Amino acid sequence: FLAMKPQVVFVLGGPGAGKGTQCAKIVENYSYTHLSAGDLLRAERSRVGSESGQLIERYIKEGKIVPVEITINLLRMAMEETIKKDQNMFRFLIDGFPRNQDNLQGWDRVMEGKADVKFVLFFDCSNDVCIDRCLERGKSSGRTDDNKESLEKRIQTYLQSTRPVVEQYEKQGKVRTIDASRAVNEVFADVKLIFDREG
Ligand code: UP5
Ligand code: MG
Repeated sequence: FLAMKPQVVFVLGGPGAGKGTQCAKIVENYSYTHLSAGDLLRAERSRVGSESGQLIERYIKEGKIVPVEITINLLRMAMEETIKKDQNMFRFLIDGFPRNQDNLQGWDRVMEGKADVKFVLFFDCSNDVCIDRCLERGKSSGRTDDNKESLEKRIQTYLQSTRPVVEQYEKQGKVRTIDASRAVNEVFADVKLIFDREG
């Protein structure tokens, strides 16, 4: 990496909690680049010549978490490209990562000392609201995991694997929790309070 050490905010929350929606609003208002791990994986899945396309599709449909070697490479390359283009763009929202212990270890292995994790933005939302939002979106999203079967698995994975990651960061005082079950603008008002203070 170049002059500035990347400053990272991890954005976590259940499927459909509103991570992507809120990240889009953050980048309109603050000097951050939004990197959605899920979006990067979906792009890699569709890339001609990708060696991991089929594996990624299988994992996403099953609501399972892709081996970290794949995800961390995509994240690292996206960060490097962003900074190479503009040295002032060294602040990143990493959306939907780290989701499990494998992700955490992979991050530490590759990024320890090379990037600072400022805090974890946690969008807290009930499973029912999460499911309703994804099913609604599924009518037009074309996502292969916005259906009842995949969603049950995504929620399971979230509860079993991702919540413990949030709890781990909680113990380090790094989690900023936001009630994400409210309307988009109400949620964003709380997000703003956090970014005005420590973004
Ligand atoms: N919506 C948003 N906010 C709303 C609000 N306040 N009120 C009412 N509606 C609201 O929002 C979801 C839907 O809800 C949208 O229609 C939106 O308009 C509406 P969105 O902002 O897209 O929520 P988000 O939390 O981003 O939901 P997403 O479905 O993207 O979350 P997931 O965490 O499930 O999906 P992601 O893309 O991160 O991961 C997908 C899969 O990729 C994973 O299941 C996994 O298989 C794989 N993956 C990995 O393996 N490793 C990774 O590191 C990341 C992903
Ligand atoms: Mg998303």
